[in-house]
Parts: sequence; C-alpha cells; structure tokens
Amino acid sequence: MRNKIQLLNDTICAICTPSGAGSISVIRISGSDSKKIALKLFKASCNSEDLKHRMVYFGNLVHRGEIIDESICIFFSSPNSLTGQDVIEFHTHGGFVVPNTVLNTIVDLGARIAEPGEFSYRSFINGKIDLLKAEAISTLIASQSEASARCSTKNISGAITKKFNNLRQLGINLLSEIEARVDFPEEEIPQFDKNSIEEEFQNLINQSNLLMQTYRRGRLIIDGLRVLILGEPNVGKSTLLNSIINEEKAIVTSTPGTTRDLLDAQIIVDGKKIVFSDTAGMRITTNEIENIGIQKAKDQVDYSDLVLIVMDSDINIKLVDQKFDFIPRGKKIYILNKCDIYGFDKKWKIENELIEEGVEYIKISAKKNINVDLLVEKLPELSKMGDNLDSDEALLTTERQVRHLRKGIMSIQNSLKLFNDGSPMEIVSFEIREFLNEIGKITGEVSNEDIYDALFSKFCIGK
Ligand SMILES: Nc1nc2c(ncn2[C@@H]2O[C@H](COP(=O)(O)OP(=O)(O)OP(=O)(O)O)[C@@H](O)[C@H]2O)c(=O)[nH]1
Ligand SMILES: [Mg+2]
Repeated sequence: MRNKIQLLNDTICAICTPSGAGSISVIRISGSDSKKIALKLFKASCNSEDLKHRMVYFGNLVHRGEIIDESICIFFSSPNSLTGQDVIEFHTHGGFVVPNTVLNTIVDLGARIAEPGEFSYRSFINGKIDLLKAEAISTLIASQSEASARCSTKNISGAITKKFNNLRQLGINLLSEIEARVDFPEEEIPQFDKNSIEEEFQNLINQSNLLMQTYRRGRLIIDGLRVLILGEPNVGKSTLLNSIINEEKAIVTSTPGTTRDLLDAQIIVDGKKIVFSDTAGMRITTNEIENIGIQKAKDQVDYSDLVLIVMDSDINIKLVDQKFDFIPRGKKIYILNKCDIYGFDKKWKIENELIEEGVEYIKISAKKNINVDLLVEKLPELSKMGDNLDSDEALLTTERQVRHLRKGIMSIQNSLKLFNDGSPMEIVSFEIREFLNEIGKITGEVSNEDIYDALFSKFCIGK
C-alpha cells in the first residue's frame, strides 16, 4: 500500500460485491477521473448530459457501441463521498461475466484496479474515518457471530474513539499543567498543588488501565472463545469434538493414538463464537509424528481460554495434575467421559477431590451425546469472561491498540515517577508527550505507514 500513497490522485476501481451468482453487483470508482470515465460508459435513460451529486440514474453501460448491461449509476461528488474523492457506483446485474466486463472496460478507460482496502485507506487519508473505525469495519466484515458484529458496530459508531479522545484530553490537561512550569528557572517555578497534579496522573493511569482491561472481552467477542480438548489417548476427545459440532469431522477409532494433528471446529452459541481444538492424546511414545502432534497440543495451551481435560477412568487427581501441570489452574475443566458405561449415578473418587480443590468438572457421555450441550452452554460462564459478553460498552479489539496503549501507560507511569522524584519538568513533560504520541498512533493522528500497510491490506478488494 505504501508505494501507492503518492498515487492518491489516480483513479481506482473494484467490484465491491462477492463474486459468484447474485442478483446485483456493485462496481465502485474513486478518483478525479471517476465522472469522466462514467460519462463515457454510462448512457442514462433520461437525457442527462451530466451526473448530479447523490442522484440515482438508470441507463445502459455501453462500450464500443455495444450494451454491456443495464445499470444504476450514482455519483458522489468530492468531498462528500466515501473516500472524500469523486466516487461513482454502478449497480449492474450480478454473476461473473457482467461485473468483470464492466471492470475491465473501466480500466480501459483509464482507471486502475484497487488494492485490498484502498478505498478505506483513501477514506482515512482524507479524514473520513479514523484508524479505530477502519479496524471496526474490518472486524465487522469478518464477523461470524452476532456478538462480534454488535461490538464492531458499536466501535464504528465512534464509541471507542471517544474513549481514546477522553484519555488524550486528560493527557493534554496534564501536559499544560506541567508545561506551564517548563520555562521557569528552577528556583522561580510558581507554587502548585503537587497533590492535585498527582491525582490527575493517577486518574489518567486508572482510566487507561480500565480501557486496557476491556481487551480480554473484546478479543473474546471478536475471535471467539478458544477451547482446547486434551487428555490421554482413547479417552474420547475426538468423539467429544464430533458430538459438539454434530458432525463426524474427526476420525474416531478404538485404537489409542488415532488423532495426530490439531483439528479446529467452531460453533455459535447464543450469538457467541466458540472454537474447539481436538488434539493428539498425551502419552510417552517413540513415534515421531505422534510426538510432534503432542507438542503442538501443548503449545496450544497459551492460546486457549479454556482447556478441557478429558478422562475415561477414575484416576487419582495427583497423577492427573502431574501430567497436566503445564496448564494454568484457572483454565482447566475436567471432563469425566464414558459415563454411559459407568453410570451417571456412580460417584468417581476423583469427584470428591475436584470438589475439595474447587475445580470445575462435568460428567458426560460424548458417544451418546449426554450432557454435551450442558457443557457447551456452561463454557462462556466458566471462562469467567462470559458475564459481560453482551455488554454494549466500547472494547479494545486488536493487538495493535493494546500495544500502543501499553507503551502509553508505561510512559505516563514514568512521567509520574519523574514528577515525584522532582526531575526537571522538561523530562516529565517529554514522557506525557510520548503518551499522547501513542494515543495518536492508535487513532491514526500520528502517522505510521507500517501500520497502514498491515491494517488496510487485510481488507478485501473493493473495501
Ligand atoms: N462407551 C463410550 N465410548 C466412547 C465414548 N467416547 C468415546 N468412546 C469410544 O472411545 C474410543 C476412542 O474414542 P476417540 O474419540 O477416538 O478417543 P480420542 O481421545 O480422540 O483418542 P486419540 O485420538 O487416540 O487420542 C472410540 O471407540 C469411541 O467410540 C463415550 O462417551 N462412551
Ligand atoms: Mg482423537
């Protein structure tokens, strides 16, 4: 994308709707030649010589004397358009041939095919959207659950931008308090209420931390709850995965060591996404392929919100804990499987131990699909992140936002320390400026071309 920055004034075009059979296709053009190109191609049914801003015209797309298709044409005049430039939209019939013929003709008439996300990039550069809104549009398009779409829509409406603007304002207030004292020689610095400035620092740190804490929920809503299924071979992990998704996706056999690789499957429960990973059974083996699978399963623990430890016999809890000691306690849920064989009423010895230790467990039969729904329904709540999943508040949703906010918080904490140590005001204010700089990078006010590349190239073509 970066090498296109200088080319912001050329005219770009793309098909904005998904390819394949469909009733309508939208082809968009943006740039100074949009109207000129449209007038060469589009012949309105009414005798219109010109295209007026935001008026809808019906007519034919004609090239070299041949009608390509009937079309609706809308013109958005700069700066009141999606990108801030002159924009044309053709709504043609859908499918593959018509939209692509129109697109190729537009290219013949002088436009260039847009890079992924290039329309949004132009919107951003022309001040139509900030980076937070661009990110929210990206997560909305990729949303697979209602919760994710709701969270993205909230952020598109500017709720998250407001939160960062609030932090910036607090930072600016603090900076002006400090900078008012920068130009004075040390012995002449006017009296000031040290406590109240300290309070302002603390308030800014607290507000920033509160916003930071929203990321866990934001990530969960956007990416989904990640649940890893672990256990010894043959305990019924793959059967459980199949039972959850109601599909024979994983291979199930009575031979221990059947599953070798990670296998993901996702479901939506109450509008929330949950992604399950089936894994190779944990055992000591000399089989190289199986060992790779076991290592992959272990590596996955860090990326999971919950780990289901499946067992099919009444093992001593100490042995289980030893075997799975690499899993943080808060992530573990014990699954006592094959209860159809043992009977649901029979109490396993391990149950008392689990109750004593306050560890969650559930008795199921993966094969007979008993209590599997109950388990799935409990997961958002058991992840301890379920409570506020439906919350309407603005949440941080990307690593990028977290990275800059974390740096900003470190700067402001440094600044407070320097202030308390009686360091020169220039140094104290430098750190506050660093904080503001990081906030600016989050919203896009401080330019950072690498971020633009990474962010906008994730968009689909035509967006
Ligand atoms: N009776 C009964 N059998 C089950 C249950 N769950 C799984 N099984 C059986 O246990 C055997 C192993 O099941 P899998 O799902 O392949 O076990 P796994 O844990 O994935 O095994 P690996 O991939 O080898 O690690 C199969 O014969 C399943 O039919 C259950 O709830 N009840
Ligand atoms: Mg398996």
